[in-house]
Amino acid sequence: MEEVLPHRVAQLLRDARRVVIFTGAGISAESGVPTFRDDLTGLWARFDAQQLATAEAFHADPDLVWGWYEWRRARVRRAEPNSGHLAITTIESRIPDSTVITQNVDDLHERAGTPATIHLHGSLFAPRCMAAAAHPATFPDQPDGEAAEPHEGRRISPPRCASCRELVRPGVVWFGEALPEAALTAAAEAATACDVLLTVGTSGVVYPAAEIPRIAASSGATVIQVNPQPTPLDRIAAINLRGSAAQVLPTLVA
Ligand code: BV8
Repeated sequence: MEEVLPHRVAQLLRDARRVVIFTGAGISAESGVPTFRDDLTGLWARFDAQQLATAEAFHADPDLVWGWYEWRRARVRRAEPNSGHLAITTIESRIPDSTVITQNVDDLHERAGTPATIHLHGSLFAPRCMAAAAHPATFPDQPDGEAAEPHEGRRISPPRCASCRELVRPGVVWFGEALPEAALTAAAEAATACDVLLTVGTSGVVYPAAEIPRIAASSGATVIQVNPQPTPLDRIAAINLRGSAAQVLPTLVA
């Protein structure tokens, strides 16, 4: 594979009419937010994220799963968007018809200034009632205002819905659950219509989200991948930039 120079990719982006930026956990890694592939650390080390991110795990042990999500939410609240998130907002400012689609449940794209992020897998900041999504569900008031970083592995009882007393759950899409239809439809439409799709920091193995770059490629878009490691998306990417988001993305908007 020829070494493609970032300035050539930058030109591709400048010439693009419609750009989709598709991100995974890797875009937040340099903000200190662990990826899914990272081995869970500390007291979480004995668990597998893919096992914890399920309705079964929550039913079996709500305090453990809610504690894991509260630990992750506190980590995100203490994190800052990195230069990769900020470079994406520069791309958006230069190309009006650009769409950010993320698999992440953090709010770092929003905090970097991306105006409307499509969240395929929900958000850490949108708790909801197990029984009825329409019931108002909020995080319990933190005694100290800020979400103190619960120590790793701490079990925390989820709050109960004020309307029906059912358990409140994290507002994320668990394995085995359907993605929000409107988000998935909007993402697929953007991928079909774009002429460049930039995929950043995803292992590209979880479906149906992983279809998005493939839809773009099969619709004739140029797919550019930013990832320090090879992934199954290498095969459909016209250009593979081997590097980290915070290092590579700023060179594409210099
Ligand atoms: C569905 C939210 C059907 C939660 C996530 C059995 C039953 C049902 C379904 C299935 C089944 N078996 C398989 C499936 C399908 C399943 C699936 O795809 N499984 C895989 C494992 C094979 N999919 C589902 O279950 C989906 N639902 O199919 O429902 C259905 C339909 C109708 C009605 C009912 C049911 C739901 C999947 C969504 C799961 N939720 N997240 C939470 O966050 O807790 S998935 C989660 O993992 C992420 O959101 C992401 O999508 C996925 C992978 O994570 P990545 O973002 O890619 O990150 P990862 O850690 O994997 O990799 C990081 C990458 O970054 C690496 O490549 C690394 O090299 C790179 N990197 C690291 N550092 C940097 C970097 N890159 C750049 N810069 C750096 N600094």
